[in-house]
Amino acid sequence: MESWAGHEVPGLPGSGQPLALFDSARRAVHPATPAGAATMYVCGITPYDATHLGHAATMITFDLVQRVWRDNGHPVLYVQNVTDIDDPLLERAQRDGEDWVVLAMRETALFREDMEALRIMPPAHYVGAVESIPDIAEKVQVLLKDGAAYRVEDGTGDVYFDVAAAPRFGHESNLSREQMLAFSAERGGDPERAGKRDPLDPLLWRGARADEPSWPGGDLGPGRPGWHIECAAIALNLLGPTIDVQGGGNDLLFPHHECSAAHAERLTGVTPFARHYVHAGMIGLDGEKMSKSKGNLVFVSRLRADKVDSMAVRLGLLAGHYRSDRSWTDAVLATATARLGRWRAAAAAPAGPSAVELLARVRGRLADDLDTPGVLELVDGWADATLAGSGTDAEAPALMARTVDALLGIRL
Ligand code: 5CA
Ligand code: ZN
Repeated sequence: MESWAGHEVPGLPGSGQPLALFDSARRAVHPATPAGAATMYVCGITPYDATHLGHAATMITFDLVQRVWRDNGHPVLYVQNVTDIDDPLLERAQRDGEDWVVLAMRETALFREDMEALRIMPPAHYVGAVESIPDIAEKVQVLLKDGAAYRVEDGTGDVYFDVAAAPRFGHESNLSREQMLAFSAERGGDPERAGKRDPLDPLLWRGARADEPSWPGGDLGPGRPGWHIECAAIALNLLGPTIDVQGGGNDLLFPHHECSAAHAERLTGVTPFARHYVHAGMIGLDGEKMSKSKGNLVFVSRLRADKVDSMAVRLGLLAGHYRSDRSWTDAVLATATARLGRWRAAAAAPAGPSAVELLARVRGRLADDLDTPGVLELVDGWADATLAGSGTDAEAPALMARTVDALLGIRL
């Protein structure tokens, strides 16, 4: 699938600092410093609606990871998926009397535009579930032959993964069985489904239903892929058995990332699937979780249509730490817009205090689990000093602008 257009990232003098990130499996901040090239897989959208600020915040988080790695001299191989076939997409298309393929194409196109506006560096591979079906089906067949998967004996053709075949199951999310069961029911699983060996067993292949699209699955029979095997297969295919970062929002901690890891580790025999499982916090609106049912989603495209500066949107999302669940409010946007104005004025000043130390300190804050609130405070301090007329370094405003462009993705 086509990715989106990138932009030039300015080079910076000196070198960055080694990145440490919070890993959900270890439940600690741990070095994320690959020996050479870095690999990252981020769970992308299910394109049945427009990109909202939660999606944007998660994409910005992993954009920062990529920027810091590149600043440290690592080539980055980044893969993101599009879940362009799944229940929510079919349900929305059915509700609106629309062709599900057209719906997915339209929302994916809008997502690309939003990513460009927010200056998010594109992945090297942007991959759809549909185009990956032959590869996914092949991996499900391997799991079946290997005894790690089974068919439910009710004539549906549905195939499930046997969590008993994954001795490490639970290591990524660190949850109790009760919590796992609750999240499974809440987040796309089917613990109540009859005929499963364990209520937590996740779907690998859904046998064809009369009113649903389906694809040939070889020995599996016609059907469509389950969700977790989609991401495991795409990541294994393009990045190999071990990746540096598996990323997404914290709604994916369980069951999605746990099950993807279980599938991948069973297929390759290699542990861990990801050296870091990194989860971004959920963005809500005015203190309430953003959700379709509440009708309180803030779409990136709506803000763009209202001529809100995308750099202010980005800066507003960076004002909170990536791991914290936080709210979008009018005040967040107003503060970000004012901050962007001050930074732009300071970047246009004839001189300021040296920005060499600012750059070093910004690198230090980002390397420490992406401490963007700390970074914003540092840049604010430099901008305030510059606007107050202190400092005589004529090179400083340009270096400050390059710093926030390259490391934060904020173009002044
Ligand atoms: N297609 C799957 C992942 S394979 C999916 O979760 N799609 S999604 O459209 O629901 O979400 C896309 C990405 O945005 C995921 O990484 C998800 O964890 C993240 N995300 C969804 N809602 C929010 C939110 N409110 N705040 C922050 N991130 C979010
Ligand atoms: Zn995923």
